[in-house]
Amino acid sequence: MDPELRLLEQLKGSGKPGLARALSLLEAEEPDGEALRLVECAHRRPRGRVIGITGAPGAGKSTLVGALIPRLRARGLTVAVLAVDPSSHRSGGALLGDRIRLALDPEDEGLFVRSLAARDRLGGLAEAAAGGVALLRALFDRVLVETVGIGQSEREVEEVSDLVVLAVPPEAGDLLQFIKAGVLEIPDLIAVTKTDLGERAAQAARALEAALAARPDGRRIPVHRIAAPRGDGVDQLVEALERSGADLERSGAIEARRRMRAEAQFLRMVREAFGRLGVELVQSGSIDDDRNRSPSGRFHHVSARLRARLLGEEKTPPPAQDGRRQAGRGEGGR
Ligand SMILES: Nc1nc2c(ncn2[C@@H]2O[C@H](COP(=O)(O)OP(=O)(O)OP(=O)(O)O)[C@@H](O)[C@H]2O)c(=O)[nH]1
Ligand SMILES: [Mg+2]
Repeated sequence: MDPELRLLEQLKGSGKPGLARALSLLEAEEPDGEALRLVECAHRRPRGRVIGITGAPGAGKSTLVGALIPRLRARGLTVAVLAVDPSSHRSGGALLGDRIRLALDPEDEGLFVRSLAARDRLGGLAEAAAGGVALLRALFDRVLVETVGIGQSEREVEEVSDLVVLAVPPEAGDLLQFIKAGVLEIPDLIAVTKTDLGERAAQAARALEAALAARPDGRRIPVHRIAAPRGDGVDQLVEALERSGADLERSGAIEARRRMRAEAQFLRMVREAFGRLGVELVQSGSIDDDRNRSPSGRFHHVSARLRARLLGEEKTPPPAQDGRRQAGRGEGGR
């Protein structure tokens, strides 16, 4: 058997504990070599689709994820959930509400749920999540990635996703301004949540539709109305997601989208760790780069070289400041 395939088969055979171990190895400060090799194999064998769920804190993302899981499972699809916490300092609370945890069946081998706290590490959230998403995508039919969508983390979730759902609570006022101004990255689908709260949600949905229609790019973004705990609107949302995913695959657009997003993701990791100079060096072609690798594999490959280059070029190395690294983690990178 192809050794790469064997690695993946082994991982699959090791069940949830093995998968959890592999993900932990990836999350380590210096990711384990074998885990990185696994990511490369997985990257070349995407099996499932990645659906990013983003939105403001408390928008109802986890509740939506909890409602999607049984519906996707009922379609015979295996599901993995990766909940990414962009804040480094959250006090270890469960990211997926207890409500959802209760609804999960621990015996279900077709369902895997994992929280990931993106610590302050070289490459940031994108790098921490990227490898994990690649692994999960190789093993599961659908990978749901939940992250709080504020500014950068919203882009980051887009970079690892094939489809993006934006959860919007009824009270999200300034969102309209962002949409009108074209500031907001537009997702594939918007879910106005908590419609059981009445007229406010209906108003929000109508206002969103109007704001979207007025956008100059004219992309048609469906606005779904959901009350996930009651299940209202969730079947239609699943249907729309499945249809969009199938369309993307049929037309081949998914490949182009993945390539483009992987490139953006790689460059973001470089920028976060090494700033604009790092990006310039990579783009100038003067740093040995391996485009066949996954974004995180590529990042690991170039970051060793960038460090050597950037540090090596210093005539007199700056004194180490209170144990901080000299390269990478530049304060200007964030
Ligand atoms: N009434 C009502 N409440 C909802 C609905 N969906 C979610 N909620 C409530 O809104 C709160 C936030 O829901 P979550 O699903 O945890 O939201 P989240 O976006 O995952 O939150 P963070 O992960 O903390 O950003 C919880 O108290 C939910 O019970 C809904 O459809 N109707
Ligand atoms: Mg949540």
